[in-house]
Amino acid sequence: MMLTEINFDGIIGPTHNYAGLSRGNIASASNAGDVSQPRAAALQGIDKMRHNLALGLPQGFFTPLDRPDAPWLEVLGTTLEGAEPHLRAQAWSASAMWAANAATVSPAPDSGDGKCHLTVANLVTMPHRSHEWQGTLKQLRVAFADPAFAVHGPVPAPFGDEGAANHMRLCDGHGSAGVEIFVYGVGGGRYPARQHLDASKAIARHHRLDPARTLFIRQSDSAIQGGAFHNDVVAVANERVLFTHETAFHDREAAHAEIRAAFPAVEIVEVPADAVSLPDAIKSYLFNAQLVSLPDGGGMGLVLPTEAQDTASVWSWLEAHVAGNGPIRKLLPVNVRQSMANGGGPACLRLRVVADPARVDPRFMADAGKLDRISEIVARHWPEAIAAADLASAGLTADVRRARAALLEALELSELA
Ligand code: SUG
Repeated sequence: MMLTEINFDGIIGPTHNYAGLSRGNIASASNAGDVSQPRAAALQGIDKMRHNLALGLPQGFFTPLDRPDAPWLEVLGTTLEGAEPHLRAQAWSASAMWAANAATVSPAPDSGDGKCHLTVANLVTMPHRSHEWQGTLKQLRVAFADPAFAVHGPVPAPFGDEGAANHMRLCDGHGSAGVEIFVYGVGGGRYPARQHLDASKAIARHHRLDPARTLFIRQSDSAIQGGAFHNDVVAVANERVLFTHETAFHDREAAHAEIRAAFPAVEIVEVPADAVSLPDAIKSYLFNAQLVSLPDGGGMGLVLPTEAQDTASVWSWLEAHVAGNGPIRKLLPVNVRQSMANGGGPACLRLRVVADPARVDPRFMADAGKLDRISEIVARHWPEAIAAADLASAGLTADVRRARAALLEALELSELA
């Protein structure tokens, strides 16, 4: 069995728009009402996948969900035509593109039963995301139908769960047993804490994790209130490296000590707040990067948004780190600006699954040719622009439905329709 890390990116759906739906997500709030560019957005996402494939990294994808979600509005006693504007926008959201929030994944070596466990995230805190899990679960059950996987339904409300965005794993190599770190928030502030401790604990139990190799660490209130609505906005881990901002955890010293005790080989690369302020870290999405192990002993690369290059404090810290022989050997900027404008960086767009690629339904695995075919469909069918008023258009509704159907047909995934 060849276990390797596969990144599954959410293909950005044809309904991508800026409705300012996510309280506590600064980019989403500040771009509310802007005209979006779904076609350019999806092509940027596909280019990121091409970029990572070219690095020699295995790549998969998930398809967009059926939006606008008329059945959800029906449960609320309304329709696409009749819905109040805020509900209509919640029905239209393409937020399933941020695959880091699709599920929490525990690779087989960490689990008592030797299976790779996935729990679909309930995303209950944000109304527009609370109706993602049904479509996502359906897709996970197809992609990971092999008995090497165990796919679980959501943790029940009201325990908020936002999936892998609040989960990190330290290990010697992806295929060896690791330490899993669940980061949760405590509510009470102006902005919501989306990940609840009880949800994280339920997932750890379902995934049959060894308590000695499972940590629950509290995210700092200042990070949440400063706009880090998920832990992956202020920290990311890969193999032995934890790359984190000084303000990420509630009790920094205790958190670092717990992590070192559970995984003594850890290398904590911490960015001090006096080198990069929390607002700069959030604006640039420095930590919402894919920290990846490059093949053939190439060390680690950081696939990060071009916004990081544009933020002087961030870029100079990174250049000094690389020059100083830190564990990050390569800086690899990618342009995902359309997603970034809704608070979704390179790491938000992907779900990491450590598995044998041969056990994954091949229809969800990418290669250069398939990405070309997906691009052609996007170029032909995705709307070029969506303004707020367009969400009431029956013509646009028909167009985006046709667009998704064309993609599913080309990928032989019409069963997801
Ligand atoms: O949940 N944005 C998403 C961004 C998710 C980022 N994911 C990770 N950090 N892993 C969110 O806040 C904006 C939608 C809008 O405003 O229309 C949105 O849902």
